[in-house]
Amino acid sequence: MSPQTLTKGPVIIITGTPGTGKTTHAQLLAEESPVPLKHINVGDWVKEKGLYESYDEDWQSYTVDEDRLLDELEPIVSAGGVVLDWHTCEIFPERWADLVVVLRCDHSQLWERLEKRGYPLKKIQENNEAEIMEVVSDEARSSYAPEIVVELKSEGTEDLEANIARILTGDGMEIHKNQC
Ligand code: DAT
Repeated sequence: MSPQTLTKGPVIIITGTPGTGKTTHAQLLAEESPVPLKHINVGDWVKEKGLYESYDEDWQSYTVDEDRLLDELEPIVSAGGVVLDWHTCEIFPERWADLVVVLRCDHSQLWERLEKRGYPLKKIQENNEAEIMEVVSDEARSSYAPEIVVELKSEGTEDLEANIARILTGDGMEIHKNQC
């Protein structure tokens, strides 16, 4: 970790298949962190700021304008003290991240969460398969140094609390060198 990162607050990416608990974790982390952390729900940002090229009704999903998204995020991330919450992480430059948390969830529980969210069946199936195939986990591991990537189970509130405590104390993580 560079000396600069130590003074400006960490940049934490929370990623995982939709429904694994990214937003729930990111909100709690921002609330409980002793250093200010700005939570950015990237999916909501894309919608609010119109950072997309198109919207697919059938899949209820946006094709993101990645260049514009990165341009918008760059100054915020450069200032530090940010939690980026998104289902993908490979588009973010490697230099941005101090810690990449990949949330994992049992696929039948994930199915129920996505059903409750009202996703179309094919979207539930696609996400369920992605979780089983470890798509986001592989993506995180191929995009960032292994020592900053951590995979955490997110199946119950006890996991949520333990995960936040672990991120904040940096137990077994490179991030403990930071101010989080
Ligand atoms: P994501 O942001 O990854 O799409 P979310 O934070 O919106 O996921 O969570 C989806 C639903 O699952 C929501 O109703 C909260 C619940 N949930 C997520 N993680 C959980 C956990 N560790 N324990 C209990 N419920 C959880």
